[in-house]
Amino acid sequence: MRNTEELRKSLLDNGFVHVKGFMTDANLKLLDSAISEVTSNPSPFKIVKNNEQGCFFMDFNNWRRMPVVEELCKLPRLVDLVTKLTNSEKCWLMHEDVVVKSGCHGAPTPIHHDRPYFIFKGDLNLSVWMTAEDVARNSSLTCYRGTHLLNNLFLPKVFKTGSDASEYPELDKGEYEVIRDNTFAHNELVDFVLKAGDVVVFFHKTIHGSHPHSSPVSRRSLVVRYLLDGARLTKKYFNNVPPYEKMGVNIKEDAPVPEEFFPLLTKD
Ligand SMILES: O=C(O)CCC(=O)C(=O)O
Repeated sequence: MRNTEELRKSLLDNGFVHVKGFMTDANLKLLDSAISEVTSNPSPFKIVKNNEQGCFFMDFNNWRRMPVVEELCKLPRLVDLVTKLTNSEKCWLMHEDVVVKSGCHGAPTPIHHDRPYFIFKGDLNLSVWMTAEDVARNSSLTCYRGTHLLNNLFLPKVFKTGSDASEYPELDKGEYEVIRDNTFAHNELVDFVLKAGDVVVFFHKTIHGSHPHSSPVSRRSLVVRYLLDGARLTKKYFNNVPPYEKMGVNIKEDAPVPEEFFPLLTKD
Protein backbone atom coordinates (compact mmCIF):
# COMPACT_ATOMS: atom_id res chain seq x y z
CA MET A 1 0.00 0.00 0.00
CA ARG A 2 1.29 3.50 -0.82
CA ASN A 3 1.91 5.77 2.14
CA THR A 4 -0.94 7.90 3.45
CA GLU A 5 0.55 11.20 2.22
CA GLU A 6 0.70 9.90 -1.39
CA LEU A 7 -2.83 8.50 -1.15
CA ARG A 8 -4.10 11.76 0.31
CA LYS A 9 -2.51 13.83 -2.46
CA SER A 10 -4.00 11.57 -5.08
CA LEU A 11 -7.49 11.82 -3.50
CA LEU A 12 -7.34 15.61 -3.22
CA ASP A 13 -5.93 16.08 -6.75
CA ASN A 14 -8.11 13.57 -8.59
CA GLY A 15 -11.23 13.19 -6.45
CA PHE A 16 -10.62 9.46 -5.96
CA VAL A 17 -7.87 7.06 -4.96
CA HIS A 18 -7.37 3.32 -5.41
CA VAL A 19 -6.01 1.79 -2.20
CA LYS A 20 -4.62 -1.62 -3.12
CA GLY A 21 -4.74 -4.48 -0.63
CA PHE A 22 -6.37 -2.45 2.11
CA MET A 23 -8.67 -5.13 3.52
CA THR A 24 -7.23 -7.82 5.78
CA ASP A 25 -8.40 -11.44 5.42
CA ALA A 26 -10.67 -10.88 8.43
CA ASN A 27 -12.09 -7.70 6.85
CA LEU A 28 -12.76 -9.62 3.62
CA LYS A 29 -14.61 -12.34 5.51
CA LEU A 30 -16.75 -9.68 7.15
CA LEU A 31 -17.41 -8.09 3.75
CA ASP A 32 -18.47 -11.44 2.34
CA SER A 33 -20.88 -12.05 5.25
CA ALA A 34 -22.28 -8.53 5.04
CA ILE A 35 -23.04 -8.82 1.32
CA SER A 36 -24.55 -12.30 1.77
CA GLU A 37 -26.84 -11.10 4.57
CA VAL A 38 -28.09 -8.15 2.56
CA THR A 39 -28.70 -10.14 -0.63
CA SER A 40 -30.52 -12.91 1.21
CA ASN A 41 -32.68 -10.55 3.32
CA PRO A 42 -32.96 -7.26 1.42
CA SER A 43 -34.86 -4.18 2.57
CA PRO A 44 -38.00 -2.75 0.90
CA PHE A 45 -35.70 -0.17 -0.79
CA LYS A 46 -33.87 -2.75 -2.89
CA ILE A 47 -33.57 -2.29 -6.65
CA VAL A 48 -33.46 -5.49 -8.70
CA LYS A 49 -33.21 -5.63 -12.48
CA ASN A 50 -33.18 -9.05 -14.09
CA ASN A 51 -33.11 -9.71 -17.78
CA GLU A 52 -31.42 -12.05 -20.24
CA GLN A 53 -28.33 -9.81 -20.23
CA GLY A 54 -27.69 -9.97 -16.52
CA CYS A 55 -28.82 -9.13 -13.03
CA PHE A 56 -28.36 -5.89 -11.10
CA PHE A 57 -29.06 -5.82 -7.35
CA MET A 58 -28.73 -2.78 -5.14
CA ASP A 59 -29.84 -2.22 -1.57
CA PHE A 60 -28.79 0.18 1.13
CA ASN A 61 -28.94 1.40 4.69
CA ASN A 62 -28.94 -2.07 6.21
CA TRP A 63 -26.38 -1.24 8.89
CA ARG A 64 -29.21 -0.15 11.15
CA ARG A 65 -30.68 -3.67 11.24
CA MET A 66 -27.74 -5.99 10.49
CA PRO A 67 -24.91 -6.14 13.05
CA VAL A 68 -22.48 -7.66 10.56
CA VAL A 69 -22.98 -4.71 8.19
CA GLU A 70 -22.68 -2.27 11.10
CA GLU A 71 -19.42 -3.90 12.22
CA LEU A 72 -17.96 -3.55 8.74
CA CYS A 73 -19.02 0.10 8.31
CA LYS A 74 -17.61 1.00 11.72
CA LEU A 75 -14.26 -0.79 11.33
CA PRO A 76 -11.82 1.51 13.16
CA ARG A 77 -9.16 0.99 10.46
CA LEU A 78 -11.59 2.27 7.81
CA VAL A 79 -12.35 5.32 9.96
CA ASP A 80 -8.63 5.79 10.47
CA LEU A 81 -8.05 5.65 6.70
CA VAL A 82 -10.71 8.21 5.76
CA THR A 83 -9.87 10.66 8.54
CA LYS A 84 -6.18 10.54 7.62
CA LEU A 85 -6.91 10.92 3.89
CA THR A 86 -8.98 14.05 4.55
CA ASN A 87 -7.18 15.34 7.63
CA SER A 88 -10.51 15.24 9.45
CA GLU A 89 -11.02 15.29 13.18
CA LYS A 90 -14.43 13.67 12.94
CA CYS A 91 -16.14 10.96 10.94
CA TRP A 92 -19.80 9.94 11.03
CA LEU A 93 -21.55 7.01 9.36
CA MET A 94 -24.31 7.84 6.90
CA HIS A 95 -25.14 4.50 5.29
CA GLU A 96 -23.85 1.73 3.03
CA ASP A 97 -24.93 0.34 -0.34
CA VAL A 98 -24.53 -3.18 -1.65
CA VAL A 99 -24.24 -3.51 -5.44
CA VAL A 100 -24.12 -6.92 -7.11
CA LYS A 101 -23.83 -7.37 -10.85
CA SER A 102 -23.93 -10.72 -12.58
CA GLY A 103 -24.33 -12.01 -16.10
CA CYS A 104 -22.10 -11.30 -19.03
CA HIS A 105 -23.87 -8.23 -20.42
CA GLY A 106 -24.91 -6.30 -17.32
CA ALA A 107 -25.80 -2.65 -17.77
CA PRO A 108 -23.26 0.03 -16.88
CA THR A 109 -23.90 2.11 -13.74
CA PRO A 110 -25.16 5.49 -15.00
CA ILE A 111 -22.75 8.44 -14.80
CA HIS A 112 -23.64 10.54 -11.75
CA HIS A 113 -22.35 12.01 -8.56
CA ASP A 114 -23.72 11.08 -5.18
CA ARG A 115 -24.09 14.46 -3.48
CA PRO A 116 -27.64 15.17 -4.77
CA TYR A 117 -28.88 11.80 -3.51
CA PHE A 118 -27.88 12.67 0.04
CA ILE A 119 -29.21 15.00 2.73
CA PHE A 120 -25.65 16.09 3.58
CA LYS A 121 -23.21 18.45 1.89
CA GLY A 122 -19.51 18.91 2.63
CA ASP A 123 -16.44 18.81 0.41
CA LEU A 124 -14.71 16.06 2.40
CA ASN A 125 -17.64 13.63 2.58
CA LEU A 126 -16.67 10.47 0.75
CA SER A 127 -17.45 6.85 -0.04
CA VAL A 128 -15.28 3.76 0.36
CA TRP A 129 -16.11 1.25 -2.38
CA MET A 130 -14.89 -2.28 -1.67
CA THR A 131 -15.06 -5.47 -3.65
CA ALA A 132 -15.34 -9.08 -2.52
CA GLU A 133 -14.06 -10.34 -5.90
CA ASP A 134 -11.36 -9.39 -8.38
CA VAL A 135 -12.82 -7.07 -11.02
CA ALA A 136 -11.32 -6.75 -14.50
CA ARG A 137 -10.79 -3.28 -15.92
CA ASN A 138 -13.60 -3.70 -18.48
CA SER A 139 -16.19 -4.27 -15.70
CA SER A 140 -14.85 -1.77 -13.20
CA LEU A 141 -16.07 1.32 -11.45
CA THR A 142 -15.12 4.45 -13.44
CA CYS A 143 -14.25 7.88 -12.02
CA TYR A 144 -13.84 11.22 -13.81
CA ARG A 145 -10.67 12.98 -12.77
CA GLY A 146 -11.03 16.41 -11.18
CA THR A 147 -14.84 16.48 -11.13
CA HIS A 148 -14.90 16.87 -7.33
CA LEU A 149 -13.73 20.45 -7.94
CA LEU A 150 -16.72 21.43 -10.10
CA ASN A 151 -19.23 23.65 -8.34
CA ASN A 152 -22.29 22.39 -10.22
CA LEU A 153 -24.81 19.91 -8.96
CA PHE A 154 -25.67 17.44 -11.69
CA LEU A 155 -29.12 16.02 -12.28
CA PRO A 156 -29.31 12.59 -10.67
CA LYS A 157 -30.17 9.42 -12.59
CA VAL A 158 -32.75 6.83 -11.74
CA PHE A 159 -30.72 3.69 -11.15
CA LYS A 160 -33.47 1.33 -12.24
CA THR A 161 -33.72 2.86 -15.72
CA GLY A 162 -30.50 4.87 -16.11
CA SER A 163 -32.56 7.89 -17.19
CA ASP A 164 -32.48 11.44 -15.82
CA ALA A 165 -34.49 11.97 -12.66
CA SER A 166 -36.31 14.95 -14.16
CA GLU A 167 -39.72 13.35 -13.81
CA TYR A 168 -39.57 13.66 -10.01
CA PRO A 169 -42.05 16.46 -9.22
CA GLU A 170 -40.27 17.56 -6.04
CA LEU A 171 -37.00 18.16 -7.85
CA ASP A 172 -36.06 21.80 -8.35
CA LYS A 173 -34.56 21.38 -11.81
CA GLY A 174 -33.06 24.87 -11.79
CA GLU A 175 -30.54 23.60 -9.23
CA TYR A 176 -29.12 20.88 -11.46
CA GLU A 177 -27.20 20.62 -14.71
CA VAL A 178 -28.19 17.76 -17.01
CA ILE A 179 -25.30 15.40 -17.77
CA ARG A 180 -24.75 15.23 -21.54
CA ASP A 181 -22.39 13.09 -23.63
CA ASN A 182 -19.69 15.78 -23.62
CA THR A 183 -20.20 17.26 -20.14
CA PHE A 184 -17.02 15.67 -18.82
CA ALA A 185 -15.06 15.66 -22.07
CA HIS A 186 -12.20 17.49 -20.27
CA ASN A 187 -12.11 15.13 -17.32
CA GLU A 188 -10.16 11.92 -17.92
CA LEU A 189 -12.18 8.76 -17.32
CA VAL A 190 -10.18 6.43 -15.06
CA ASP A 191 -10.95 2.75 -14.59
CA PHE A 192 -9.26 0.18 -12.38
CA VAL A 193 -7.94 -3.37 -12.22
CA LEU A 194 -9.28 -4.37 -8.82
CA LYS A 195 -8.34 -7.23 -6.55
CA ALA A 196 -10.61 -8.53 -3.80
CA GLY A 197 -9.75 -6.42 -0.78
CA ASP A 198 -8.83 -3.27 -2.71
CA VAL A 199 -10.88 -0.16 -1.99
CA VAL A 200 -11.60 2.93 -4.08
CA VAL A 201 -12.22 6.09 -2.07
CA PHE A 202 -14.05 8.94 -3.83
CA PHE A 203 -15.72 12.17 -2.77
CA HIS A 204 -19.51 12.55 -2.87
CA LYS A 205 -18.98 15.23 -5.54
CA THR A 206 -16.80 13.04 -7.79
CA ILE A 207 -18.55 11.99 -11.00
CA HIS A 208 -18.47 8.22 -11.45
CA GLY A 209 -20.23 5.24 -13.00
CA SER A 210 -19.11 1.86 -14.24
CA HIS A 211 -18.41 -0.09 -17.39
CA PRO A 212 -21.00 -2.71 -18.35
CA HIS A 213 -20.50 -5.94 -16.41
CA SER A 214 -18.94 -8.37 -18.84
CA SER A 215 -17.69 -11.27 -16.77
CA PRO A 216 -19.13 -14.69 -15.88
CA VAL A 217 -18.07 -13.97 -12.27
CA SER A 218 -20.46 -11.79 -10.22
CA ARG A 219 -19.15 -8.45 -9.01
CA ARG A 220 -20.18 -8.09 -5.36
CA SER A 221 -19.35 -4.74 -3.85
CA LEU A 222 -20.27 -2.70 -0.80
CA VAL A 223 -19.75 1.01 -0.47
CA VAL A 224 -19.75 2.90 2.82
CA ARG A 225 -20.77 6.58 2.87
CA TYR A 226 -18.93 8.62 5.48
CA LEU A 227 -19.40 12.22 6.60
CA LEU A 228 -16.26 14.14 7.53
CA ASP A 229 -15.27 17.55 8.89
CA GLY A 230 -17.49 20.28 7.45
CA ALA A 231 -20.49 17.99 6.89
CA ARG A 232 -23.80 19.82 7.21
CA LEU A 233 -27.43 18.95 6.46
CA THR A 234 -28.89 20.31 3.23
CA LYS A 235 -32.35 20.54 1.75
CA LYS A 236 -30.90 20.19 -1.77
CA TYR A 237 -31.44 16.51 -2.40
CA PHE A 238 -33.42 14.63 -4.93
CA ASN A 239 -34.95 11.64 -3.28
CA ASN A 240 -35.02 11.34 0.49
CA VAL A 241 -34.62 7.58 0.74
CA PRO A 242 -34.91 6.24 3.32
CA PRO A 243 -37.44 8.89 4.35
CA TYR A 244 -35.26 10.43 7.04
CA GLU A 245 -37.82 13.07 7.98
CA LYS A 246 -40.33 10.34 8.82
CA MET A 247 -37.61 8.72 10.91
CA GLY A 248 -37.32 11.96 12.88
CA VAL A 249 -34.42 13.76 11.18
CA ASN A 250 -35.13 17.49 11.05
CA ILE A 251 -33.48 18.48 7.75
CA LYS A 252 -32.56 22.14 8.12
CA GLU A 253 -30.09 23.85 5.78
CA ASP A 254 -26.59 24.04 7.33
CA ALA A 255 -27.59 22.21 10.52
CA PRO A 256 -24.85 19.99 12.02
CA VAL A 257 -24.85 16.19 11.68
CA PRO A 258 -27.54 14.79 14.02
CA GLU A 259 -25.43 12.22 15.83
CA GLU A 260 -28.39 10.33 17.25
CA PHE A 261 -29.11 9.16 13.67
CA PHE A 262 -25.62 9.27 12.11
CA PRO A 263 -23.16 8.08 14.75
CA LEU A 264 -19.78 9.61 15.37
CA LEU A 265 -17.21 6.87 14.76
CA THR A 266 -14.00 6.02 16.56
CA LYS A 267 -10.59 5.50 14.95
CA ASP A 268 -8.08 2.75 15.50
O1 LIG B 1 -20.56 -0.20 -8.16
C1 LIG B 1 -20.98 0.52 -9.05
O2 LIG B 1 -21.06 0.15 -10.23
C2 LIG B 1 -21.44 1.92 -8.78
C3 LIG B 1 -21.30 2.37 -7.39
C4 LIG B 1 -21.79 3.76 -7.21
O3 LIG B 1 -22.32 4.39 -8.08
C5 LIG B 1 -21.60 4.39 -5.91
O4 LIG B 1 -21.05 3.75 -5.03
O5 LIG B 1 -22.00 5.56 -5.74
